Amino acid sequence: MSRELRVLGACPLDCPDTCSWVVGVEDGKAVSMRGNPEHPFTRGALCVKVNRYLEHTRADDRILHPLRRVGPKGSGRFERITWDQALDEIATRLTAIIEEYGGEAIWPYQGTGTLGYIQGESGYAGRRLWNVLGASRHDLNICARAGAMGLTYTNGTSGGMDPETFARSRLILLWGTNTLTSGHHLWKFVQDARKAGAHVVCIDPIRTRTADQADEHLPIRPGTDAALALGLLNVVLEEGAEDRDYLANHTLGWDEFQQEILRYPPARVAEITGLSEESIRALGVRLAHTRPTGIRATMGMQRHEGGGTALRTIACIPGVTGDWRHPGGGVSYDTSPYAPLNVQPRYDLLDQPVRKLTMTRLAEGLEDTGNPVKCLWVYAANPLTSTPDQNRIRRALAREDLFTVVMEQFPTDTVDYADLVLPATMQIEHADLHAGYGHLYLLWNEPAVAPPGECLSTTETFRRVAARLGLDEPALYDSDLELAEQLLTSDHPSLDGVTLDRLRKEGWVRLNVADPFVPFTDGFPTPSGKLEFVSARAAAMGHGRVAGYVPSMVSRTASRGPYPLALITPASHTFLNTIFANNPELLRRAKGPRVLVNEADAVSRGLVDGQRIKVFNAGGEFVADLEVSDRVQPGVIASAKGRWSKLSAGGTSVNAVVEERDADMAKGAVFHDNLVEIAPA
Ligand SMILES: Nc1nc2c(c(=O)[nH]1)N[C@H]1C(S)=C(S)[C@@H](COP(=O)(O)OP(=O)(O)OC[C@H]3O[C@@H](n4cnc5c(=O)[nH]c(N)nc54)[C@H](O)[C@@H]3O)O[C@H]1N2
Ligand SMILES: Nc1nc2c(c(=O)[nH]1)N[C@H]1C(S)=C(S)[C@@H](COP(=O)(O)OP(=O)(O)OC[C@H]3O[C@@H](n4cnc5c(=O)[nH]c(N)nc54)[C@H](O)[C@@H]3O)O[C@H]1N2
Ligand code: SF4
Ligand SMILES: [Mo]
Repeated sequence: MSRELRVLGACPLDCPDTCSWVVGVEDGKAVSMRGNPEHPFTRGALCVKVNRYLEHTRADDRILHPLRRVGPKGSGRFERITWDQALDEIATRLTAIIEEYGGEAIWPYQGTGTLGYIQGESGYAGRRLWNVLGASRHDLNICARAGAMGLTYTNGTSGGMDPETFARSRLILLWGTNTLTSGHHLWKFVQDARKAGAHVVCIDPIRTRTADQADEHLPIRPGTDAALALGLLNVVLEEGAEDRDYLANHTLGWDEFQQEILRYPPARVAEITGLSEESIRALGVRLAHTRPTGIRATMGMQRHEGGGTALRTIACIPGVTGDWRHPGGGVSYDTSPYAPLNVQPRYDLLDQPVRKLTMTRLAEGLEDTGNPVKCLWVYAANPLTSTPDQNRIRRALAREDLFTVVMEQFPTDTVDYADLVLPATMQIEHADLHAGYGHLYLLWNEPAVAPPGECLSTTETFRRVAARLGLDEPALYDSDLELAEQLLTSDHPSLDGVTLDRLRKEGWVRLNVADPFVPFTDGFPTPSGKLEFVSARAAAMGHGRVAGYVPSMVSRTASRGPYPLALITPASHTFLNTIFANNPELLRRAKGPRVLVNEADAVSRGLVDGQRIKVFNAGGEFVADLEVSDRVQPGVIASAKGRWSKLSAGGTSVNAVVEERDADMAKGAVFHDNLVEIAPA
């Protein structure tokens, strides 16, 4: 007889798939975790990373108690203290900082460690406390914002296709996305489409594992995607295949956009993108005559100087082809705008407006002496590893006058610079509410086991901090279940019939939207109500009025000087950002840090396969093993994100050479748009 209890939960990680999982619990201990076979998107499978989640919750290096620094900043030397001592020190230091410098001297640096609406960034956990204290606002723009903004100029939202409808597409473009690594559950729907005859094209400078599985791979020059979009539309026009009725009734600015398209004939686009004219023409002809065409374009291509514009212009394609008429047609980037949860960060609790500090610009923010940051409060983030310009961040974190608190599960690179470390729960130990950014379901995560050691959830930690500060605002003390009820309290039709009771019983619920879900059937949420090829809002923000092409830094730099190689730092197959990059088995599978280099670039430098090299530019360097590979074109090299610096030879990782520059929109980071050189280590 099994005494095993099944507890339904959800994967909290920053991944579009937000899987539904089932935890088996025996005698208060989690003994198994499986993908929920009943969930239509999870379909019973987790992934190579989260298959080790339970093991990770019990890892030897898990932080279980509050810690106080005893060595110099960066040394990672701590002593164990009690929660009482930690809360006292927090209350004393915060009160002093606020008195002397004002609340804005606090930077609540929240990352994407969990996407929960209660514990995580989707619900702005902690925001109410920060507002009562008058802390600076934190602009969590590191991941997807540039592309989201670009899409919003065209469509009025970053929301697009229901990814499940890719099963109905007859042409699928996997564009700047590594599906089999960064959100593999979509693949089942791609396969369903293929069985029905769909053609699958992967557009990526790297021949990824996704490219290997596609029918066709176009190894585009980084940051030239908008030019390709215009070139494909040029062929659609040549073929006379534009949907004139759709253009006339559902779009704005067709005449001007058509002029822009005509400036990009395939021959010119071949020169810009490095693709052959024939391959551009062939795909253009396919696009012209295949309905529905579904475009999956995720975050990869917007990590460039022209990245926002790339998504803006790609979003114009279905306006020309009329693909939004059909399930399986259109563009898919993000589904989170469809979850109308009633997030209440309570900005009304602020006494006065406060500044906004930008996640991607941590180094700059900490270097500012005018209105200095005196407390950096890091939660669900590992900025020393994940954020651009690592060496500058490291110097800034070493500032003795900076009071740094890190709420963490593991002793990350960032933890080494903390004054205080607060032990954080993991997903099986706390409650949360989730919505995917790659599907249309809400999920409830029921805690399965008690937290180990003295770990506390984010919400509980902030409740205790508020109490220690003697704050009497009742909204600071709402329980997790009260927060869940508030999130679900909405008149929005998509939440019709969705209750907390039901979620807790069933684990997940599909949003109350049509199935198949076809967006924009009632118009676009733009100022004109139409798909906007021309956008007054874009113009007002200093972008072109007409959607077009803005090159990336690496593609506009004609003479590349001392740093001639373009570096791409994409998702790792075995880590999730920096999470799991301390797991011994996943580290073993990932092999040492590697950098893919085309044979031509290796040979011209006298470098050989397997050699340990340094990748460097003016900002810094990191060490990796060279892998000679035809997966990258000459002039382009690639090394995955996620590695902890302290676990890497040389003590740095990829973001040592990623500059703190902005993408064209929303100050997005340019993780795939940097110039470097390589040499023996
Ligand atoms: N296993 C795993 N899964 C993850 C993550 C992870 O770290 N590991 N990270 C998660 C997170 S935080 C996010 S935001 C998503 C990101 O998932 P993706 O959107 O897939 O993002 P990236 O891996 O940055 O880039 C995807 C692909 O874009 C390509 N690319 C780079 N530049 C260009 C370009 O200019 N044009 C084109 N066409 N392609 C380009 C890269 O070579 C890469 O193969 O994945 C999530 N899923
Ligand atoms: N070079 C390069 N760098 C990149 C990218 C890239 O493509 N290339 N991608 C960027 C992208 S897309 C993203 S989203 C960012 C992510 O950057 P971050 O938001 O900094 O995410 P992580 O580095 O994964 O760090 C998350 C931390 O949160 C902790 N954590 C997880 N759950 C919880 C919790 O419930 N409570 C608390 N207190 N902590 C928790 C984990 O242990 C982990 O250390 O990285 C960016 N960095
Ligand atoms: S990381 Fe993504 S694929 Fe893996 S379990 Fe979580 S949601 Fe699913
Ligand atoms: Mo991300």
